[in-house]
Amino acid sequence: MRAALLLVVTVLVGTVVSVDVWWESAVVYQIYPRSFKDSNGDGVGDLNGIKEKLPYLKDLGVDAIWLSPIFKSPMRDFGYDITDYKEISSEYGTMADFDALMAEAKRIGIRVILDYVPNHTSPESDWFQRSALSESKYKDYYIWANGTVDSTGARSPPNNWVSVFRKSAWEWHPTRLQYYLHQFAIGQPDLNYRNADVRQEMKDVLHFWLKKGVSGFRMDAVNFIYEVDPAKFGGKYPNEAPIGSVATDEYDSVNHTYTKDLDETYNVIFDWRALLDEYTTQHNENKLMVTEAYTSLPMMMRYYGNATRTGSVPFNFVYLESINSTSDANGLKSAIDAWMTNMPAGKVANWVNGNHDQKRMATRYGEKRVDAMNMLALILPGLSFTYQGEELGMTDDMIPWASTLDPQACNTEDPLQYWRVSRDPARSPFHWDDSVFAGFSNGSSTWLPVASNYRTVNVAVQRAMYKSHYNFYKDMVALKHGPALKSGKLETHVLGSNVFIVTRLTSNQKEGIIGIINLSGLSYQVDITQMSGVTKELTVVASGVDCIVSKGDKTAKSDIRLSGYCAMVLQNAGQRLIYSFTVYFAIYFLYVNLA
Ligand SMILES: *[C@@H]1O[C@H](CO)[C@@H](O)[C@H](O)[C@H]1NC(C)=O
Ligand SMILES: *[C@@H]1O[C@H](CO)[C@@H](O)[C@H](O)[C@H]1NC(C)=O
Ligand SMILES: *[C@@H]1O[C@H](CO)[C@@H](O)[C@H](O)[C@H]1NC(C)=O
Ligand SMILES: *[C@@H]1O[C@H](CO)[C@@H](O)[C@H](O)[C@H]1NC(C)=O
Ligand SMILES: *[C@@H]1O[C@H](CO)[C@@H](O)[C@H](O)[C@H]1NC(C)=O
Ligand SMILES: *[C@@H]1O[C@H](CO)[C@@H](O)[C@H](O)[C@H]1NC(C)=O
Ligand SMILES: CC(=O)N[C@H]1CO[C@H](CO)[C@@H](O)[C@@H]1O
Repeated sequence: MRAALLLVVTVLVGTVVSVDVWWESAVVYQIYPRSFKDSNGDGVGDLNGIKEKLPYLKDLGVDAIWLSPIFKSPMRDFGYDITDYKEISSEYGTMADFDALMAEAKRIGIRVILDYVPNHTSPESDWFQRSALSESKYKDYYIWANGTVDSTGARSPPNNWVSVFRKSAWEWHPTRLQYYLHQFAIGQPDLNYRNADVRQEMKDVLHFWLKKGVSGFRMDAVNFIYEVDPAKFGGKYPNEAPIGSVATDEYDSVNHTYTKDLDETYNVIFDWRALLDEYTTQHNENKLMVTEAYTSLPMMMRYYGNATRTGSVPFNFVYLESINSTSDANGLKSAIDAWMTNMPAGKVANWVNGNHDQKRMATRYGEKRVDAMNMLALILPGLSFTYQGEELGMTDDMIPWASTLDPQACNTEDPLQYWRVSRDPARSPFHWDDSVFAGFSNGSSTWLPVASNYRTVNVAVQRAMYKSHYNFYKDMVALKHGPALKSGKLETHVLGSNVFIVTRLTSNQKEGIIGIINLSGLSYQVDITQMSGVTKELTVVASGVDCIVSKGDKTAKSDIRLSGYCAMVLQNAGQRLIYSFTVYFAIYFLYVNLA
């Protein structure tokens, strides 16, 4: 009876405790589906291509893949302009292909995260078409406003709001005879979140994909969801304050107090988090929710939630934006500390080196820092995000004006300056091998040109090398799944301006991990004798391409040979305790026998 009761209690407790918050120390790999793998030779990546490459991702060791948008779209902004949130873009495949990808990912143990683009739809969406016709249910699904007409009859937009892609954020609609708001491209009308039906529709989208078994969402540009309530301004949308020093058409020419970071945003985010939590028990996994908001640090931290509402994980763009190719050890430390000290207690940190909107990591930080930056993203506690190609140190190549497709670049209308804002180079096809089109496609052309260094920077070449960015990355991922990087205490140390050390020590000393980076090109000897919790002898467990030591080498705490640009990871020696036990036992044995 008692045993039975105990069993029941154990099972119950076990069930409650076993819900897997898998993402607390996970590696999430961002796939840009257009450029990952083309399975049908049309020059555009697709879902079957991703499915074909799942074994690569499994071997790399990542826990989850986040797919940039795969939904039906006219692709004016390459999928961030959605026509139907519940349909797959025909360029990428069918719903059956998606289901097959999900099934295979589940079978081999890789979770799937989808991109959720809540701020706007494509003007081709059914909602927008109906809204333009003022159909009663849909009339207020978008932000519509009258413009002004001057004495000459010339029409101008309702106010001075500027699009992120430059110029007025308002576009005249010839049927509705009103302007609609688009904070991004003209082909991206903003949804009106003050409309309860819109909020419900967007929740239905989350339910739809959760029922298909996805493990969470990356939520796009959430800080743009709300605009100021015109009811507070006599039914009009007020001008934003001009910032005199910036040219009129530029996004930064006005202060976005009425279109960005509004308080209402947080409630929607918390409501979505609660919706995801409805699936925790049923799917026996806690869903990941990560939000994209390029904003100030305090505004980012608010996304984590508070005592009454659970929030999301805000992407760590403070880290991404404050580090550059000349940052020294102090610069790295302060970028890390900024997040760790401002993050609310008990929350999960995250580390972002790049994404489809940024220059590639190797280009931004310098090719010599690829191992260092991959090491940091993976050795620090919490979630690590990898944008496809970072594991190889892929770089940005020049893409000529004639081949440029990114609306952000095309909108400059400037064949000399477009490259400053073009996101195309970071979106070029992934390099699988040194064959035509880098093994990305067997067709006759690719949607964006393949970068010219693909013959030397590719998966096949780096896999075959004893030391490569790929092999170092893979070793780091394996370490991340070990006890020290899951729960070891984080400490960072600056040795001079060029040497940066991260320790993750646990109560079980032999698990302790020490990461060391030399940011300069000169080689040098490091002595960390004074560091407590680090054993006298250490084993190299990951070694970057510029290190003279290799995996498996032993090194003394007092004499670590760090070559220029080397990023290496050491583990505390484990044998000491066993040795002392053996010696103790031998002495005891002798003593007992002699006595
Ligand atoms: C490209 O690969 C696909 C899928 O394997 C195949 O069906 C197609 O025939 C190939 N095309 C060419 C031009 O080799
Ligand atoms: C917009 O213009 C239309 C037509 O002139 C007018 O009926 C309507 O009241 C105006 N709406 C607002 C909010 O001013
Ligand atoms: C924008 O407005 C906010 C709130 O009024 C103010 O704190 C901030 O300094 C302004 N920024 C600029 C660049 O003028
Ligand atoms: C938490 O955030 C919500 C939504 O912004 C807010 O309504 C609530 O007052 C906050 N609670 C606390 C304890 O700060
Ligand atoms: C690079 O980052 C460091 C801080 O890490 C900063 O001091 C420096 O000004 C930055 N340099 C550039 C060119 O932005
Ligand atoms: C790495 O860079 C420093 C700075 O130049 C150089 O002096 C040193 O020799 C190298 N350091 C280490 C620790 O390897
Ligand atoms: C809020 C949002 O969806 N942000 C996205 C808004 O749209 C632009 C254009 O697609 C994207 O670039 C943003 O990421």
